[in-house]
Amino acid sequence: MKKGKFKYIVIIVLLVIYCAGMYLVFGVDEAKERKASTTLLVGDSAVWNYSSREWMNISSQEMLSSFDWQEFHTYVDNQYFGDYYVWLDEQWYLFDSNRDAVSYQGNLFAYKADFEMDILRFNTVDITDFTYVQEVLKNYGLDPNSPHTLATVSSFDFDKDGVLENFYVISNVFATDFFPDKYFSFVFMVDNNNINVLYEDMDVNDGTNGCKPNIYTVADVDNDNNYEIILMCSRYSNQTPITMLYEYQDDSFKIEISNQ
Ligand SMILES: [Ca+2]
Ligand SMILES: [Ca+2]
Repeated sequence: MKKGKFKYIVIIVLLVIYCAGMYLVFGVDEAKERKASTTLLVGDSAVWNYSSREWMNISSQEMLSSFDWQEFHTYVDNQYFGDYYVWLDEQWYLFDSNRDAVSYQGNLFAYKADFEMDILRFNTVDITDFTYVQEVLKNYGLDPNSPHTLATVSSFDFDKDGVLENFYVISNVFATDFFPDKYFSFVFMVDNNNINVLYEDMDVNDGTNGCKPNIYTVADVDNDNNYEIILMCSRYSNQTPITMLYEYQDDSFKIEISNQ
């Protein structure tokens, strides 16, 4: 074989390998992301639709009732509950294939998608070590030993590196046996001793303002292999909770969509 021709073949082979590599790195991911479309029912407070990489809040009665008698994969308190037909009347009701009502107790999360969603199960316990909580309260100019009405920690491997991250939720809203000048609510992740705040809210307390946060669902809602977090913040009395979807990008949490 002539030297010139050989060189030519090597260049073509290298080009083919390069193109195949680029497709595997970027093309497959893109094709997968483009395909991802889903509708999420987050308790009775939010219905979100995701398609063509855009999130949309569905709130009109007409749009909402279009989901009646559609089948969703349902989860209660982050455990798979079953595939049921849904029907909305102030709250979501579930029905089996015989159209018999199926009752549930707990936090409902339901989805319909063109992919199988990875929904993470996790445990939430009361905080026993307040070191990080005290650090956060101090950072916000609050008494590190402030009494609270809520202090929980949930542990799960959010970034899939084999090590658990801790998600702290601390709040003093709606106190009945003490009356703080300021109310506060914080949700933060501790990973490798680093504190990363998702939710922060503090203001003058009137006893009924602010909201009580909780980590509602952790799931890869857009099928990009990274988990998102749904945070629900319950307000006083029967006001609709504030519901937010967080994505973790470039070392920080960003709200992708909220029901507000
Ligand atoms: Ca981890
Ligand atoms: Ca994701």
